[in-house]
Amino acid sequence: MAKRWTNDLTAADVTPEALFWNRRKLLAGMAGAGLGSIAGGAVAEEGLATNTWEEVTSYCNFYEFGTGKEDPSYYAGAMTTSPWSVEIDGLVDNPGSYGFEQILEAMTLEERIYRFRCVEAWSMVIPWQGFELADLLALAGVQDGAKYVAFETLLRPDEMPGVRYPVIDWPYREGLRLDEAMNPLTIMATGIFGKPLPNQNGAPLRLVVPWKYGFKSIKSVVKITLTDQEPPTSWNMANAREYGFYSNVNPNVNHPRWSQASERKIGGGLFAKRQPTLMFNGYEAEVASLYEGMDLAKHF
Ligand SMILES: Nc1nc2c(c(=O)[nH]1)N[C@H]1C(S)=C(S)[C@@H](COP(=O)(O)O)O[C@H]1N2
Ligand SMILES: [Mo]
Repeated sequence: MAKRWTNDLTAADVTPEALFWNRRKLLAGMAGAGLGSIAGGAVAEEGLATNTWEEVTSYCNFYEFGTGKEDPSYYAGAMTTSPWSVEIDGLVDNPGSYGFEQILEAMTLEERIYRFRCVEAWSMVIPWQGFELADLLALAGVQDGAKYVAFETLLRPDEMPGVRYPVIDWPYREGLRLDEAMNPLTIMATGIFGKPLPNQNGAPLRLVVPWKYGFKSIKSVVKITLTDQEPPTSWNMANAREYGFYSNVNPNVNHPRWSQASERKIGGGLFAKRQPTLMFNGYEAEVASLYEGMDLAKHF
């Protein structure tokens, strides 16, 4: 499928942790070797360095396996991810069950290095592998009346110890407006760091919407429904005052219980300073037009 978006973060931004910590030393050495302009860009822009495999896979939110950040890395291994299929239904020409292998065969995988910002104000930079959601929706054939896309996560209580607790109304549900879903930034991820997605990060297939707070990026998706109504979403159902349908990263609109103006990048070390949060998580040029004329304090 045609590429509609160019990544502003490149492989050069993927900085191994050792290099990240030694960047000054490295820069000094590179200058003499004439490699300064290549490596320099990557290491000097420290805000764009990716997090480590360890950080991305052991500090997770996947409440089906418990509410602790490390619970998913302990318990998600029990989730059976093969065979896997995604039911696509609602306002589509080709409703049905799409096998994961069948989806992979039809899609072109590419790498996307995205900033990832959680509503609790921590952030990471993650190299995802995946394909544009728009390409999957094209396969299903979106009908004219469709205005929203609803997603559901697997609900399998015997493999998911966390669903015993009514923290949210299971299955985990999320939704996007159709134009948000069709935006080329919106991907279905199948991997991180060039490897298949670990279970704790939402294997085998999860949504990634980089300009929205992390909870919109629903994991281990088994169902996608095209509708003409704004779909109910788990966090909005749990607490509508704190979690809106849109959940765009916005430093000017605070969560009712805390400021959203700054964030802490995971792994920055004990003395790492909080950094200012960017409008739409840094993707303003790509997505601001989707919300023209909307009061973002009201549609948070
Ligand atoms: N099914 C499901 N998807 C989910 C969650 C969850 O609890 N269950 N947590 C969300 C939240 S709050 C965040 S911040 C991200 C975390 O993604 P990561 O663990 O891969 O960093 O997943 C989101 N997707
Ligand atoms: Mo989150």
